[in-house]
Amino acid sequence: MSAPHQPAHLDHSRSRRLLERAREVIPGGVNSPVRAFAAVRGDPPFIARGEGTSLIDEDGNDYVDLIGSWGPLILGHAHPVVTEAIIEAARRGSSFGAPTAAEVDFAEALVEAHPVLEQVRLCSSGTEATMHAIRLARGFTGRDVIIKIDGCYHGAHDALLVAAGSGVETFAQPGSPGIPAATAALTLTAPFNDLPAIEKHLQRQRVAAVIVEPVAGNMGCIAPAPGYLEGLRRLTQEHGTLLILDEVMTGFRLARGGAAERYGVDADLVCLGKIVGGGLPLAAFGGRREIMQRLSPEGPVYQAGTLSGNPLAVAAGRATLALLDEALYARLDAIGEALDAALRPDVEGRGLSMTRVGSMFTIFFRSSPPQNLDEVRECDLDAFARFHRAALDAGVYLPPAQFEAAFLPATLDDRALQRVIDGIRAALAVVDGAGQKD
Ligand code: KE4
Repeated sequence: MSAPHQPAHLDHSRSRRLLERAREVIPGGVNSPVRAFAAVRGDPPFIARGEGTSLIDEDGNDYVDLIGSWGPLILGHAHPVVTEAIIEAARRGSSFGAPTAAEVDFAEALVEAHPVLEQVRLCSSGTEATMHAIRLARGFTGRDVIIKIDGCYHGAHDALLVAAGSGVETFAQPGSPGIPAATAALTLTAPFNDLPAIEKHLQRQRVAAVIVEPVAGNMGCIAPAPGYLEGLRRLTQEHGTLLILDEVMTGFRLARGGAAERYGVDADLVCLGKIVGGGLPLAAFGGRREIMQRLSPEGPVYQAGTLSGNPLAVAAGRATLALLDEALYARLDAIGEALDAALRPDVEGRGLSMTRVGSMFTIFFRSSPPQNLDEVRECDLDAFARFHRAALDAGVYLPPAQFEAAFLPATLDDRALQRVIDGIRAALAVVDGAGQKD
C-alpha cells in the first residue's frame, strides 16, 4: 500500500479570527452547538458562500458539501429555481401573519406526497414540529407519558431532550440541565430496534405516543431492523398509543413520501422539516384528520407561530418539492450506490463499518454496523476526529461528529463524487488501524 496521502492543512486564518470575534458575542461562537466542531477538536471554517454542491469558506478553501445544512439542501446550494422563487416572493412582501394561497397549495402538495398526512400544520423548525406533535398526542389521548428512542434526536425542547442523539450525544450530556425532573419523568426511553423494551413500557403504563426517527440519523445513520417499524405500529395500536414518525430528516430525503413510503409503514402523526423548507425556516406536523382537528382553532390543543407558513419559506419549499420527482430519487440512489461500491471495500478492509440508506450514510469507527446507541458509543471517537479533519483537508465537508449522518445532494456530479471518494480514501489512510476497539 502506498504511503498514506497526507492532505495539506488548509489555511483557516480568516475563519480563526472570525471565531475569536464570534466567541465574544455568541456562546461558543456558533448558533447551534454541533457547528462548533467540538467533537472533532477543530475550529469550524466560516462559510462565505455555497455554490451547487460546493461550500467556499472565508479563506477561499472549497469543499464538497456532504452536510447540506444538516439535510435541507438536497438540491445543493443556491439552486437557481429555488433562489428565483424566494426573490419573487420577497418582492411581494416577506410576511403577512395572514393566510395565503401559496400555503394552501403547499399544504395540498405535502398531503399528496406523504402517506400519513390527511391534514398538516406549518411551523418554523423541526423542534417546534415535534414539540407540537407531542402536545397534540397528549391532548388527543388524555395521557401524559411518552416514549422516545435512545439516540434519536427530535429538537431542543424539554420533553424530548432526554437520551437524545445529535449534539446532545456528541457532547455526552444525556438530557440537559434545566429540564425539570418532573418533565423528564414523563419521557420513557428504549433502545432503537428493541421491540420488547417498547412492549414492556406499554404494558406498564398508559402512553400517549411513541416518537421515532424511522431511519435514525442522529446517532449516525442506522436503518430499522426488519419488522421494527411494523412492530411499533402494531404495539402502539394494541395499547391506544399514537405512533409519531419524526421525518424531519428522512422526509423527502428517502422518497417523496419519506421513510413511510420507503418502508410502507403507517403512523398517526408525522413531523417534517429540513428539505420541506428548501433551506429556509419551515417545518410541519400532521396526520390523521380526527387528530389534527383537535388543534386550535378547531379544537382545544393550542399551537401557534408568528412566522408559521412564512411566504418566503413556503416559496422555497414549493420550488424544492416541485423538483423532487422520480428521476431525482433514482439519481440520488444511484449516487449513493456508486459511493457505497467505491468506499465500502476500503472502509471494511480497515476494520471499520459503513451504513447507508439511500443518500444518507455514516462511516462508523467500529468493525460492525451498530444497531443502536450503545453500539455507536463503542466507536473510536478519537480516530473519527482525525478522519474528519483529514477529510476536511482533502476538501470533503462531513458532519463533525460520529453521531451524525452525511447527506448526498442529488446534484452531485461525477467529478465531485470522485473528489469525495478520493478525499475519504485519503482520510481513511491517515487514520489506518482505527476501529479495532470492538
Ligand atoms: P430543528 O429544530 O433543528 O430544525 O430540527 C430538530 C430535529 C428534529 N428531528 C430530527 C430527526 C432532526 O434531525 C432534527 C435536527 N437535526 C440536527 C442535525 N442532527 C440539526 C443540526 C443542529 O442541531 O444544528
